[in-house]
Amino acid sequence: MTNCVKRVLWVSLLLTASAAVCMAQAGASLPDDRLAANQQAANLQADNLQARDWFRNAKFGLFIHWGVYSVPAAGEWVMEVRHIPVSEYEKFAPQFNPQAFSAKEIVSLAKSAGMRYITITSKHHDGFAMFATKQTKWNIVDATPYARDPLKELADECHRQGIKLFFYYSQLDWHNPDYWPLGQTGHAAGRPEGGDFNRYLDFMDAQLTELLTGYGEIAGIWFDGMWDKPGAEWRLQRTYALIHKLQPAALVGSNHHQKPIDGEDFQMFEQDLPGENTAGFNQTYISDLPLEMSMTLNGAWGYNKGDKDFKSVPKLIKSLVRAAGANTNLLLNIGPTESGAVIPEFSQRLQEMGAWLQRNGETIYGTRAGPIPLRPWGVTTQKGSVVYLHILDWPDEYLALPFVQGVKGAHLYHGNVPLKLAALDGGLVLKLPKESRDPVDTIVVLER
Ligand code: H79
Repeated sequence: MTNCVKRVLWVSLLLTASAAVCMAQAGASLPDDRLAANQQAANLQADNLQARDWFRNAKFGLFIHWGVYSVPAAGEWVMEVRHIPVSEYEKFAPQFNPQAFSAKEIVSLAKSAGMRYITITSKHHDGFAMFATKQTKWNIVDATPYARDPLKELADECHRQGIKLFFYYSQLDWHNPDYWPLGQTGHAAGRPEGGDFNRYLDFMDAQLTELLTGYGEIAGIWFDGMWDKPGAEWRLQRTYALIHKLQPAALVGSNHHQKPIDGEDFQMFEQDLPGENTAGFNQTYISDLPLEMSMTLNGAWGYNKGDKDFKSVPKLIKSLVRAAGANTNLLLNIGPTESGAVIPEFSQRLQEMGAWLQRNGETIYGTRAGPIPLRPWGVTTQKGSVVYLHILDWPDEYLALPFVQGVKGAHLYHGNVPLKLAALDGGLVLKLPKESRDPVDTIVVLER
């Protein structure tokens, strides 16, 4: 290097350094609060978008409905369905002593099922907090002989085992007298006529603050119950901003059965795939946000000892695959008992799903909906240029497909067995010999 060149480099380094100092000084002259706000907005963007991406890739989560309603063991709506007044319902709390609860076992179960996250009820419509809240005595630490905080144990275990944790939070509250005026439900709870709804919302924000500051990193808040009073002033923007301020990457979603509202990070559907409406209250609008479908394993969310109508493993796997083919995560529910145990009908099915995912997870995790939309025979998923056909329900040897751009051939995912694929009048015909078909899901790779 000549001396002249060295001098030029040196000068330009100096210039760059002084420009940086100038810029820093200019920055410092911005009002502190504006700088902080800009920085916060930027972090929210980056951390939140990264969390959304993680969510889209995760595909499978465990929903846990667990509360004092596990004592009567007739589902989480028992208070409403049986018209039980608050004074009577409160008597379940002294009977709630879930000594068999093991955070370690539940997190291990979710992991062995191939689930990437857990969403648990921190408070359901009965208002009972499953955590150590200071906002009301109506909580598992103060009102039960158990006197422990299972959500803290679960959060710690999730962090230890590397699985994400969401908190379900019911905005509807049949217990808090400030949830007033009543909406469509809670009329048999025998509560005082009157209350201050803004004070209720302060209470809710205070509980959410506890959940987002006392339990380490939380993947998101899953709201439910707003549908009870759709026209009320819920102060959503204030609550959503509070959540994002406390944990910018926490994903906010709400089961309000409406189009997503500003501040929400994912859209959810209950017991239905996006676009379907067998439940009767699912809107058909599908946003660009990450999507999730919650589903019961039998017919109940909270433990219902009379419900033995458990879905079969093939049916559950097909639901997971269909969801993946519709860009949607499956949040599959279990309801632990009043002792905190998970009944074997749940755990066995979850483990079998995990075994299936061990063999086929590559065609599910991290994929996006493939080029052929949901069909009666199945779905397609896609990762990069690889397309997976998931043939879930097709009795014949030949399957007609729409044309897929760039397709050159096809083979079975398992064993690389080549399959015949012929072009026909702008479409495709795939031959599926009987021995290559799997009654649960025949996975075919389209070569491109
Ligand atoms: O937590 C589980 C359920 O307890 C809760 N969401 C799942 C995840 C849930 N509660 N109710 N629903 C779901 C269905 C809501 C039904 C409704 Fe209606 C139909 C709300 C408004 C119309 C019936 C009439 C119930 C309230 C008024």
